[in-house]
Amino acid sequence: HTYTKTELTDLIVGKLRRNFGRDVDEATGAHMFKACALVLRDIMSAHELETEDRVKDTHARQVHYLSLEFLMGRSLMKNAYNLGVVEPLTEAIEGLGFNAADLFETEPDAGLGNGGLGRLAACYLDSMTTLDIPARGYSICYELGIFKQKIVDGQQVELADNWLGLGDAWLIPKVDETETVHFGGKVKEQWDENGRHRVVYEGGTDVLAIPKDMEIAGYGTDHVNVLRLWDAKSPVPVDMSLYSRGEYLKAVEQQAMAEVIAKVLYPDDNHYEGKSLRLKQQYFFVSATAQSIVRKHRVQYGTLRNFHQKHVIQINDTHPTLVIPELMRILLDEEGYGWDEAWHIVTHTVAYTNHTVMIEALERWPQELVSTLLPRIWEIILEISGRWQNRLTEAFHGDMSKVEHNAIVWGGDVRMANMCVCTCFAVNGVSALHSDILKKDLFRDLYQLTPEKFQNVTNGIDHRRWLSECNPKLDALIRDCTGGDDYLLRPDALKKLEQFQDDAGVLSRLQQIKAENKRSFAAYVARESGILLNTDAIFDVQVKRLHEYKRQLLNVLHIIYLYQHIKNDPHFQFTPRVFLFGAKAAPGYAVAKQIIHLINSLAATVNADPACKDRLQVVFLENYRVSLAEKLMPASELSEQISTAGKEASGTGNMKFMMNGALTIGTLDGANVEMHEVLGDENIFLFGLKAHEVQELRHRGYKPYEYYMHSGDLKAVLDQLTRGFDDGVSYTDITNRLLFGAGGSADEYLLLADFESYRAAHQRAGQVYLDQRQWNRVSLLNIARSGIFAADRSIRDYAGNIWKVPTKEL
Ligand code: DL6
Repeated sequence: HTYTKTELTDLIVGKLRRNFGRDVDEATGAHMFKACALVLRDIMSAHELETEDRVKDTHARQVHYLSLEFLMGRSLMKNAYNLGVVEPLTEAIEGLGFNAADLFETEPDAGLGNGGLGRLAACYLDSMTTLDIPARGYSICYELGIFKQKIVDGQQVELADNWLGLGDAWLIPKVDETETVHFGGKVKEQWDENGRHRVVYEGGTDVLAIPKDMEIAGYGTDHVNVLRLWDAKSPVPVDMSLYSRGEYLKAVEQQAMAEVIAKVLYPDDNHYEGKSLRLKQQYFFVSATAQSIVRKHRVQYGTLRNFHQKHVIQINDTHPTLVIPELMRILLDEEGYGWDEAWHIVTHTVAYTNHTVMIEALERWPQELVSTLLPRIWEIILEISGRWQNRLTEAFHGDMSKVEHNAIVWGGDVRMANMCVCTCFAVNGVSALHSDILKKDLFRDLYQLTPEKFQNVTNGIDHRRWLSECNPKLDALIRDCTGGDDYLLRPDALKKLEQFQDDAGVLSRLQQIKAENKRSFAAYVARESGILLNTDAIFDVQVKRLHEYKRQLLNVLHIIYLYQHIKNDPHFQFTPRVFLFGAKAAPGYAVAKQIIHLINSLAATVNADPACKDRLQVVFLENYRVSLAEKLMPASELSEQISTAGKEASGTGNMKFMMNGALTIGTLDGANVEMHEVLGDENIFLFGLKAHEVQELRHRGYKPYEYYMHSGDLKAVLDQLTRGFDDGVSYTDITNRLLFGAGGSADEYLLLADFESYRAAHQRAGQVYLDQRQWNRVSLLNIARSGIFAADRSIRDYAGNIWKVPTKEL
């Protein structure tokens, strides 16, 4: 059934009346948004029930995607798009006297994630559904998502992101599917009258996990999956015995303790913080999830013997690792299985994706914390760890350094990544290079022990959202060139664009589209901030979380270099640029915050200097998020992917830029390597040390001071950092970190070693830009060859190689 404008209008009006007691003329934008969401929800709900029945009837194998983060962004446009009702919905909204574009803009982003890891999970939900895979996502229903960023006096200020006011329009509470999660107390073993062993708890607290389901529509299918977000509630609203004694605050304490679990997303990206509340969040969501999967399985099959045949649990980084001992607990304590059979089921159910090799991001939970908070889980972890250690000792012939390195419990810590590799039937990295590094470095010994577990699945993005939906003009060009919308379900069809690489008409249309997108973005920035972007200059963009390894600072050093040459060298040749930054820094990451301050100090100086007029502009975009990225990608021309080689597991922003026709300046890191493979040297601006050269240089002994001494340019740039800019703030700390190190090693991410090569790559990019026809040709080739970075391809890889579930044939 496809819906007409009239049908949708009637449905919306009905919702306004029944759910909000409003006629259209009394409805606010918020009412209208909610009414539209409810109408689409009804359509999806009907499909969801059919999907569930189908899955049950066919006894299909199901995928459960566990992730502490799903960075969903907005859903109204997305759902309308996937349900094929964008046009009639837009007309219905306008017909009711509302501006549709404004209405779409009122939706808050569901910011339940930090960056790439969470956005990847969101893109994968779309593809799993589009490919008709019976799948569910599971996470926490955070009351507060990733903080909103304000820039005040050049510095980041964090505001609470209270998204649920409108955002909960998409959530369906399923109170009858509530699970109970137990924390703390003491474990007691008992034998019942039949001599059966039982585990009971003395003391501790229960927390209720209440599912709030978000329906996920696929594109071109009636298949609907669900993202299940667990909310936390206390089973006892108030302690009446305390209440009756007048201790009101104490009486509600337990409720507050329970509810704090779902209060806020931890805002650290690629960084582990050993906070006990975070461990509670992890156990809370995996326990509720495991119980709910097991409960449904029992109802359908009456036994758990075939559990691993019917379910695969994919764990997104190590954050959901506790699902391993939790499933063991359920099988042992609640279902009465022996260790070996339980272990067989669990090890054939769970698969692990690693998303980082950054040492500071690897989770090691203090055993103190685990054993007090989760006493039974701790016993099970100890048993897993002991058996594993025996196996390691045997396999490595008593080489204790290897045993120690790969142990699960060691030195008072529980190492989550080792528990994952020990238990999971598959372990994958997220780009070819990253998966290689896992085998050669991070999990070297374990790769030797079980090579068959290790795989690669290169990341991908939802190209319907990140191209077709957010860049309608480019979408129209692609349809015209490739003969329709085939590419939406067959991203490889983008290849057909290659035929037009010398077609002057197509190239000039591509150029025009980029120019129009730049102007729309500039208009948006002007409205939001009053800043006027120079749309004649290259839009050169670095947007991602702020992290030293991502090297926003290298970009800054180069801009300072350009600025100094514009000021001091009347013959300086250079193609005008607007440098755009967008980045949130983890609130506790002082250096990252300092770099944001630096970008703003530099921007203020450059933008106020008449010498830079029409040549150089620097802008920090506040509050970078999914919905801002959707406006920015179509307007971008040069994509900065400049991490130290070996550090960025994959990157996914790089793919979004490429699909929107931006050219990449980047290192051979993460998925850039695979981009280079399909593009060739001519169609990407590569620079810098390769991953193995980084290791060799470190091994030889890296001395950043020598670069400073031998390069006049670098010296001038770093000296300027020390002097600071017009606002009088000095960045001596940063200079010192680069030259001498502070705590850590000097210039840990090799900015100075890569500077000259980066500068030269920028010069090449500027040169090509002067030849617009050549630039457009390269841009077209980037789009044409981006099909392999569609999430549909990644999901087909997971489905075929790891999950062993069928996907829709096209
Ligand atoms: O795989 C998604 C994304 C990659 O594209 C990024 O390169 C990588 O940095 C990110 N990893 C993390 C690790 N988080 N933790 N812990 O966010 O994953």
